[in-house]
Amino acid sequence: MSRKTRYRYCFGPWNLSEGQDPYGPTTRPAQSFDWKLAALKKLGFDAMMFHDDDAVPDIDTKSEAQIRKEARELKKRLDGEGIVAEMVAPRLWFHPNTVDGAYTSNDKKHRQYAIDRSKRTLDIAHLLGTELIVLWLAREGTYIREAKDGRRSIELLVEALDAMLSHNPRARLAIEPKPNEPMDHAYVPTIGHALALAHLTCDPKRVGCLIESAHAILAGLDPADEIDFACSFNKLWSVHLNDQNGLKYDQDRPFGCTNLRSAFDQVRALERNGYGTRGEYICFDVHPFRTTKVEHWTEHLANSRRTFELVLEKVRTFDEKGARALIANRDYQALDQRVIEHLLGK
Ligand code: GLO
Ligand code: MG
Repeated sequence: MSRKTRYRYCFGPWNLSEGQDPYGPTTRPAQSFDWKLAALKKLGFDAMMFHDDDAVPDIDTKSEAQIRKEARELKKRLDGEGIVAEMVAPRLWFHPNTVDGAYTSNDKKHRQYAIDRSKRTLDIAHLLGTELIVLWLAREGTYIREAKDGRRSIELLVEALDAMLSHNPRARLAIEPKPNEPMDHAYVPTIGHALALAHLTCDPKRVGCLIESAHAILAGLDPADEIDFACSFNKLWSVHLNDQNGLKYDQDRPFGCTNLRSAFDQVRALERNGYGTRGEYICFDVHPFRTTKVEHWTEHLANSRRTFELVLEKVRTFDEKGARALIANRDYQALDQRVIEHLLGK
């Protein structure tokens, strides 16, 4: 177990969201990118994650040259602030061309749009000093099973991944699985699916994954087991730590707020796998509650980090030797209680 990892923290501009939900409008006024970057600095975070159009707004209306110019300007800006760009993700779920999915759309022109836009994302990432691309395959799935050919969809996903891998031979693609929402069923719902898909591509070494706690829970899986599984393949290149109360809409709650024991198990799994020692960041994909007032707008991020650090302390002070003795005696009853009491400070 690596005991001395100094974790570095990250979030994205979308994590300072305005409170809109399907049933009502925003509850906080929109803020500029500058305001969000200043908030990130003030909170003492190290890095920011980006969608392609967080980095270059209105990306679809701009020329390649303009996109590159703006990416270079942003890089200068980030350097000036001492902030790293952790990754860039193509936002393939807003544009009309992605209504029926992006890489797996039934319309060839729309599939091409998705690939072209993804290549731009890779270019932006490179200019921002990162080769890590996150692929949350938001609309790659179906609302009704008969609408798409599942086997063909996998071929199309592989074609898209191959196009990206060839576009930049240094790019690394981290697939962020999620089983549902916005789709009824997504084609890549779990880490197992993501890593299996990697093996169909032209360069499996450069296709890995990102685990989001809430997405694993929505798939009925334990996020800590997903972490151990991905790390067994050396494929955990980023995490979106957060929390989720049961099987409902994706809640993106503060890390540890619903299930502290699961938070403990996730941090323990990260620690035992040396996560963070190869340049990986602890990213929080969390949102403020809709009720959050403007003056409390960044607290879900500060709280997630604080909880992570407090849970880390619990992981590092857990009596591992005592636990091993209980395991050797198959006394899981006592082990169970020991974990509970440790978390309760006894
Ligand atoms: C939604 C995802 C989303 C992604 C982000 C980066 O459920 O978690 O927030 O992480 O768009 O691609
Ligand atoms: Mg996420």
